[in-house]
Amino acid sequence: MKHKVAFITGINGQDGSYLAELLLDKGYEVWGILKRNSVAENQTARLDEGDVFGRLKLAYADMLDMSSLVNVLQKCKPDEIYHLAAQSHVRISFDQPIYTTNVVAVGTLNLLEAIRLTCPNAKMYQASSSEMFGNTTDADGYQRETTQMNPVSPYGCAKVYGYNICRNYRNAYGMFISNGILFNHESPRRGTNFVTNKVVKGAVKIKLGLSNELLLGNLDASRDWGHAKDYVEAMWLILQQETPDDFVCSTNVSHTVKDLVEYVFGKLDLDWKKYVGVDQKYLRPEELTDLKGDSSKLRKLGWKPHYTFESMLDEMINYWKEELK
Ligand code: NAP
Ligand code: G4F
Repeated sequence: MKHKVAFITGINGQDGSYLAELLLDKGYEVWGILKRNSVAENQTARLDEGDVFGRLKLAYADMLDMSSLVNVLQKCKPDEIYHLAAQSHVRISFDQPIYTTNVVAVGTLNLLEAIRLTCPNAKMYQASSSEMFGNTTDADGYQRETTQMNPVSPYGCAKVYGYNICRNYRNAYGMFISNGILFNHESPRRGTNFVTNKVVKGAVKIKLGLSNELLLGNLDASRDWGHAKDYVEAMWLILQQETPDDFVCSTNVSHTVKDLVEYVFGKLDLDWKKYVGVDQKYLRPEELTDLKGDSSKLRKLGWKPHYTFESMLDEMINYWKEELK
């Protein structure tokens, strides 16, 4: 039987690297695009970590360069497309609003047009985000597929455009395009300027005597944090359905940044109050204070998370202990 072909944008990102491993394990031929970096190793760092680099078909392309997307799609003729590339840091999207919008919003449109012209029958997964909801919740305090979207960052606004233009192409052209509305998900491969990995790495450094302070932003914000490995399973499952649709993916449990700090420092037998301070530069001009998802619709397809908040952080702590010792 012919193996399926998958194409991943953002393959060297946290999610892209885990997804590539998952799809290779399932027997897919996996293609991905790399964004050029002057340090060549940075382009494939996470693919080297998972030891899959040699099993992938990689090409240089950029979400801002539609011709590069057309070129690679013509070569790989994908059955499934996972669109994960983004400038994905919310606070940095306030520093670089136009770049973020170009990559996240216009970049998605570039990909849709490239698919429509070269492989309109391929299935596409769009990496939508809980950041799209902003501070709106339903009356029960949860966010779900039907919750109104009121984004509070340039990144969130651009993701709403991506979500809507995907639905538009689905309805207008009958293309198979599904949105996964994913809540925060983390892992040892998370960028160390996102709060979970920043806290874990910072606390382990303090434990090892390599640092004596950790400066953060808003400690009262809460997030629904899951593990990236569980969430890439959801991406795959969403594309195995007969019809395209939109799904929230979340653990349905939320914790504050302070809970996160207390847990990680506590695990390392450290009193966090002695080391953690607040630096205004990590606050956002407009903050999204609370996220808590309701993933009932996705769970009806058979998905559920395997990691808890605690087991995910334990894995990250062990990773940094090993890495920094
Ligand atoms: P990530 O680690 O930041 O990875 C993003 C990837 O996109 C990187 O490989 C990056 O390349 C690539 N990229 C950035 N700009 C590009 C461009 N102009 N052209 C081509 N590639 C480009 O993000 P992630 O955590 O894996 O998230 C994956 C997707 O899910 C993103 O779209 C994100 O917005 C969305 N999302 C994430 C979460 C979460 O909690 N992680 C939740 C909801 C939605 P380099 O490797 O060269 O930097
Ligand atoms: O880890 P964060 O930077 O993630 P954020 O902003 O929630 O965005 C992530 O999740 C989204 C899904 O909802 C994705 F779409 C997006 O791509 C990204 O993956 O911040 C989490 C919370 C925020 O409330 C932030 O204000 O932690 C707070 N925080 C407190 N101190 C901090 C810090 N965040 C960062 N990055 N750095 C701090 O020092």
